[in-house]
Amino acid sequence: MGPGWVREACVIGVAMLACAPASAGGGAWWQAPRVEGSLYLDIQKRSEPAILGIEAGISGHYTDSVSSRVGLALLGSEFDRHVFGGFTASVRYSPPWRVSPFAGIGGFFGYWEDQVRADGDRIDNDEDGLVDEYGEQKTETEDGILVIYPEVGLHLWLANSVRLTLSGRYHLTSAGREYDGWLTGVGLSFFLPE
Ligand SMILES: [Ca+2]
Ligand SMILES: [Ca+2]
Repeated sequence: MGPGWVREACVIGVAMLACAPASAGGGAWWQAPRVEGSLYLDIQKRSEPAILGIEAGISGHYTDSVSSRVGLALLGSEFDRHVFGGFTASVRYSPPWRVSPFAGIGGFFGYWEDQVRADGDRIDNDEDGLVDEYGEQKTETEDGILVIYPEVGLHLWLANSVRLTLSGRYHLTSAGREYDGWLTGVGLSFFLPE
């Protein structure tokens, strides 16, 4: 655990403390609609080196302030030109306001695939009727990647069932420290009728 992790943990702690007292009071007019689930689409990016992430999934509220998300995600990196596909999930704390800050922690686990030579294994890998023909290739699953991400952001309710989310995540990855860093993102959630 390096200093970066400690700094992110502090940011989340301060954000959650700031939100907690405010969420305890208040009138009904600013309260977000009471909802149980949503479909969401989220895009995150960063530069130097460029990393682009796209994910879609479902989310649900446990309480007015605590929600979780589970989705399928793609994470592409300019660093080694790999695209990882896998699962992402997170838990967030956010007061039930129409404009609402949030803090959370999540994870992503994915694999990437590569085309490798397969002209010497006595198998017709591409099923074209020719065994080990010149240039025959096969798809191989390569190493996986694990990402843990503390995140902070802002929810903006655009309508009773549509919410815009701006977020910043700090990716801590199993692929090496050169992958770590902030990804900023924007997302849309469409809430399901109760
Ligand atoms: Ca073949
Ligand atoms: Ca072959």
